[in-house]
Amino acid sequence: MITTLAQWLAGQTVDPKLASVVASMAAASAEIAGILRLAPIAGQTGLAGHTNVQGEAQKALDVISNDIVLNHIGQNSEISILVSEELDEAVHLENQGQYMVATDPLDGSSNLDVNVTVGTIFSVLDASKGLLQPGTAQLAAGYAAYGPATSLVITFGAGVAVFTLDGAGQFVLTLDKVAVAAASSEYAINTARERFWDEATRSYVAENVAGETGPAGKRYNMRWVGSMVADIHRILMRGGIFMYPLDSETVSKGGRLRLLYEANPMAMIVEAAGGASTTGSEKILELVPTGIHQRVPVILGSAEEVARVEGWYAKA
Ligand code: AHM
Ligand code: MG
Repeated sequence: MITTLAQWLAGQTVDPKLASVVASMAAASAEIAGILRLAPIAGQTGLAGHTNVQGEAQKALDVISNDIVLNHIGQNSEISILVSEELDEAVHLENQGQYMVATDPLDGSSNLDVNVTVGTIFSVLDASKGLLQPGTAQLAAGYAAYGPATSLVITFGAGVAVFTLDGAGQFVLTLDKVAVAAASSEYAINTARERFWDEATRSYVAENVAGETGPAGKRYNMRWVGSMVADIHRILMRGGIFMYPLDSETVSKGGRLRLLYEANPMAMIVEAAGGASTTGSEKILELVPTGIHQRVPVILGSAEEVARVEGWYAKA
């Protein structure tokens, strides 16, 4: 017997209004998946200012995705605020709903033109508590990964469930109670940035590269999709660590990835699945944001690997 997302949501011990917010993001994701699947035929590329074969100006797919999210969210009276990577300011909707959504509607869009997995990431918070809440205040988090299959991953804090989009546009439960392996021998970091790395990152990666001949005592493999959603989904499914640490080039901005709609929801999901997350020296989920588009260092995944990185930061 299959379990649809709607059936699964109805069985959760959460406020049905909160469940409806997640359902709205799921509906937006299903629509985005449909657009992405046919985008090359429609002449839509990831690039802004592109003109299609009919000579019509095309909106970039991340703008289209943002419009889709805005449309679905605007139709849900439980949501009053939207924070999006695509919008400079928070949008205060006409609805007086209790919830706020922070989202990156289309993450990893540089991968679009090569048909590599991209995703939508979202976080749900209590709108009455203001825009700048720590990740511990998140009520739900999720992402959609648009890959060979469209996967939707959801947590309300306890447990993580994975749904797959079927041919009729419905999400079906395909994995419940996901657990991130505590140990792993796979790491994800953009190694082209090595010259900017700090000592802790350098030391951790050097141990992994040394493999069974070094102190780690086992051989490692490296994977970097360059789409956070794809890299995190791999880690959720088979363990590993994802790192976008603070480095000498990103230090002035605070990091590369965004706290509200990239780091926090992913940290909540990974921790709900038994993994760990850190900036290196602080807990991502405890950071009090100073701005809606704030950037932070992100290190998350298998608990033992994250602990090794934290060990190097503690020595620094
Ligand atoms: P984006 O929000 O502009 O798409 O940037 C975020 C992406 C993440 O998905 C990915 O982990 C990272 O940027 C890749 O960075 P890099 O270009 O250094 O490989
Ligand atoms: Mg992004």
